[in-house]
This record gives sequence, C-alpha cells and structure tokens, in this order.
Amino acid sequence: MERTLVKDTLNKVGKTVTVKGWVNTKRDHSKIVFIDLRDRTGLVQIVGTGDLLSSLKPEDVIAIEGLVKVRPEKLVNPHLETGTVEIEALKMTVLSPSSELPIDLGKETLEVELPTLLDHRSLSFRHPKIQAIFKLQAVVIDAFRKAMVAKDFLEFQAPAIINAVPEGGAEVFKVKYFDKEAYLSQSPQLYKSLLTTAFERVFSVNQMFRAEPSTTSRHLTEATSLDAEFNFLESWEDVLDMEEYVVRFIFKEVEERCQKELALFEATIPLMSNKFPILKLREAQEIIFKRTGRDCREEKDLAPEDEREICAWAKEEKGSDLIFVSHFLTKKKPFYVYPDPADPTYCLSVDLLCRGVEWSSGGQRLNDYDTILKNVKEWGLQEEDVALYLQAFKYGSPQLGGFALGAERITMYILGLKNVREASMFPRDMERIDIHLSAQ
Ligand code: AMO
Repeated sequence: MERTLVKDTLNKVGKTVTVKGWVNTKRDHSKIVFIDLRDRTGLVQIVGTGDLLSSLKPEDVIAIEGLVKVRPEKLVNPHLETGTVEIEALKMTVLSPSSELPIDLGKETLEVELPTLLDHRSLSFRHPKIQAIFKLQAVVIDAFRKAMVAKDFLEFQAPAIINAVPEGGAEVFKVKYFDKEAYLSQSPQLYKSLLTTAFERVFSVNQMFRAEPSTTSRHLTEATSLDAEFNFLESWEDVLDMEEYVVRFIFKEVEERCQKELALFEATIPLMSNKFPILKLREAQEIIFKRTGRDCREEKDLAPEDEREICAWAKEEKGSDLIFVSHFLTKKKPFYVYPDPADPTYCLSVDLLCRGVEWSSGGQRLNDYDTILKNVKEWGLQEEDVALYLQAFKYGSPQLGGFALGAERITMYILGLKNVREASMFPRDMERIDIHLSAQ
C-alpha cells in the first residue's frame, strides 16, 4: 500500500493507511500498546495489541497498516498536530531495528548536556526540537536568498581556498597547497567586492573559517556567512537600508513559515521599530558609560557586555531589539574600509546587533584604485596577493558596499539557544571536529 505521511493522516479518517517511520516513544500497558510514530512531517499515535507492538523498541523503523480513527474528545492531544486522530494498527512490519539507545530521545526536551548531544549528533538530529532548529535555519537561509534575488542580486560560490587574508592575519587556518601555502577563507569579502565591478549585485551563502583561539558560546571555527555586496551607492546609508530590508524579509518568512518551531522554543521574532536605530561607536560608548559607569569610551570595539548594554538601551529607548553601530576606527578595520570623509579616523563600517550580540558587519568599501593600493601597502599586505582585487578596481568601479550575516548566530538568537554550537549541524571549534579531538 502507498505510504501516507503522518501529517496527512488527519484527512484519512475512516480509511486504512500505511505509515512508515521511527518509534518515537512506546507506552506499554501489556494488552494494549501506544506508539508515537515519527516521520519527517511529525508524530502520530498508533494503538495496537501487545501481541503486535510490544516487542518494539525506540527508534525501530516500522511500517504500520491501520485504520485512522477520530480520538474520543477527552483523549485529544492538543500538543500534537495529529492529536485528534490515532491509527489502530492491523499489521506491523519492522523495516530496520534499532540498537539500544545511548540517550533518551523520547522526552519533549533532550535532557543531555551539549557535549553529550554533540557526541551523539547523528541521533540527536532525530529529536523534534533539534530538527526545529535546522528547519528554522533553512528558512532563514532560503529567505536570505529570496530577499537578494528579489533585488536582482546574482548568487555566486566563493572559493574556500584563498591566497590572501582579507580580514587580518590572526584568525586564519593555513593549508598546505601542493608545495605552497594557502588559507581557508575567512570571508568571501574580496571576491564579492571584485564581482560587483562586473555583476553590480552579488550574494553568496558560504562556509567561512576562523581560527578562533577560544571556546566562547558564540564562536565557531567554521560558520555560515550570508554575504551581500552591491554598487552604485548614492550614500553609505544605502547599505543600512539594504540590510534592514533583508533582515525584515527574513523575519517575515520565519514568522510565516516557522510558527511550530518558534512555539517549541517559546521564541518570538525580535522587536522592530519603524526604522532600526543607529549609533556611532563613540555615541554608543558614551551611553554605556552613562548607564553603567563602565568607561569603554576609548575602546576600539564593543566588548560582549557593551553589546548587551547597548541592545538593552535600544529596546528600552527605541522599542527595538536591533541596533546598528557604525563608525569604527579605520586603522582597526581591514584595508578596504571607507574612511568617513567628515573624520577619516573613523570609517563607514557598521555592525548590526540584536538581542545582545553582533549579527553582522558591513559598510562602504574603498573603490578608488590608488587609495586601495596605498592601503594595501600600509596594512602590510603583499600587492601580488591581492592582484585580482586590485585589477577589478583599476578599470572603473563605482561606489560599493555590503554586509555579511552569520546564519548560526541568527538562528541562535531567534530561538534563544544558549550556545551557537546548537545552531550548527556539525559544529567545529578548538576542541571538536565531529569527535572530541582530545579523545584521540
Ligand atoms: P565579520 O567578521 O563580522 O565580517 O563576520 C560577519 C558575521 O559572521 C558571523 N561570524 C561568526 N559566527 C560564528 N562564529 C564565528 N567565529 C564568526 N565570525 C563571524 C557574525 C558576524 O557578524 N567581511 C566582513 C563582512 C562585510 O563587511 O561584508 C566580515 O567577515 O554574525
């Protein structure tokens, strides 16, 4: 018999169907056994005799032929999408048995510490709440693509192996490239910028690699970067407007398509005011000083506690979970940033913060060949290492800018996860490449 998906059993009351999936949970009352069967569309209750179902174990893969029945009103399960029906099992076939489970997948929330969860990653993906994280992340990435395509941006694939380090040298993985040395890409920055000089508007969804020598709850060594870059800017604020459009677009899609996933985490879409507020770095630091007495006014960047504080301010004063912080110190940023003509000590770069953490960086980039060349030398880069980049700007290159959002951070802070590793299917950090490195 043709397979019926779990979610479609709602429309099959009175019919005999075959459902296939995993035994999520089993409640055995000896004569009568209840199974929650799981497939990619959800859970449905199976009820059958002990003879037919009592041998089953969690995660056995089974096919059930049975009659779809409406549940009596007092037995309706409001927590289950299919909670108004159940399937009376007539026939059961084990398609693939499971070994005994090392972790309990049957609870509403996986009650294991993060390292245990990651040690059993293949298995933990089967838990509905873990699945919800990656369903939402897929919507975030899909929405990013849709938002960009709607504005006539061309998608490109950035290389992972690069010969120069655009974002500064410290956080980079070296790779042996035949008899030479190369790097894993920290960012598609130089590629997206140079591509604007041919395609005007480009975007990419790429892995980026950062040799972050720390194990914070928000840094991965391999992360997913949602990059956009475009030119013919009238003003650097065009970058802010484009980014705000993209973020609003993503939130709208998540709100429309992820109600179930948001509900599982009791999560809500970040609060947005009419226009995302913006502060310059020094203005933000002044506010933080006034609010907390903590003097960070000379610092080159916002520390984690400063990010949390300025987000709290934005929420209280502007009714927004999001805030742009701009005008970082030119000398502390990469060679391509555009100094503010009004005060070149600071540059037209901007971070977007939300719920206490940075979600993106971006800004206007230099487009004048001579200035770029001068900066390449001043920043201590080798001219030949950025030869392709320089080439693009030698032959006509309008004002450009762009931004990059971290997909794992967005997922983490929409759902209120405690650790960015939960928002990466296969998180890499100092201690882990799928397995604990120290265990080797
Ligand atoms: P930046 O280095 O700020 O900017 O990176 C952009 C965004 O990517 C995310 N991110 C990370 N997420 C998890 N783990 C990490 N180690 C990590 N590092 C970064 C953050 C961050 O805001 N070239 C610029 C972008 C641009 O100007 O267009 C860049 O790479 O959410």
